Amino acid sequence: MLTALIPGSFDPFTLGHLDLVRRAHALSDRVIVAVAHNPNKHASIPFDARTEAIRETLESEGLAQKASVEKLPAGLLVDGAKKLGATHLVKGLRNAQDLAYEEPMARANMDLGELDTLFLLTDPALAHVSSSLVREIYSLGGDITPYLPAASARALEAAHAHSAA
Ligand code: COD
Repeated sequence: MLTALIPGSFDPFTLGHLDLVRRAHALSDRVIVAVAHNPNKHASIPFDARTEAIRETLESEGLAQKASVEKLPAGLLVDGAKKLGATHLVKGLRNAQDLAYEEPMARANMDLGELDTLFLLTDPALAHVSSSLVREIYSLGGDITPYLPAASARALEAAHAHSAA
């Protein structure tokens, strides 16, 4: 049984992330979206709200039967992935910089735990989309709806309203 683990901060979960989940879903028996929680790093959306928005999105996209959302255990990614029962990792490649960043990590995950990484080339229409770009557009008052599933946009707006209160 092939269980793909897609790790990320997903702060916020974008349409690029959703495309990656959809395509991993078509290639695997099960997909785990593993959300990193770093208590020492300030996230723009709190962990529980980020996780819940992803869950809602998987549900509304009809992916929830095979795809679940989990907290990524602290420590090495390879150990967390194995704890969650993953057989391989799936990552998205938007450009050559992504490959340069991901390649040593994929090799290290092979060294550390013989865990393979499957790379999927990003849909060109979404290749410029990143969580940091969305956060910047939002902080400057721009429209983020072209980049986010509705539940993620609501989570970002709620987090901002809460922090502004
Ligand atoms: N289209 C398709 N895929 C995309 C898009 C897009 N537009 N945007 C992002 N993605 C992909 C990314 O390439 C990535 O694969 C995934 O979606 C998640 O993206 P982010 O930005 O949410 O995730 P990051 O970069 O913050 O990753 C957090 C991790 C914890 C996964 C990362 O830090 C990691 O892998 N750490 C490894 C820790 C470790 O074990 N180190 C030791 C040996 S490697």
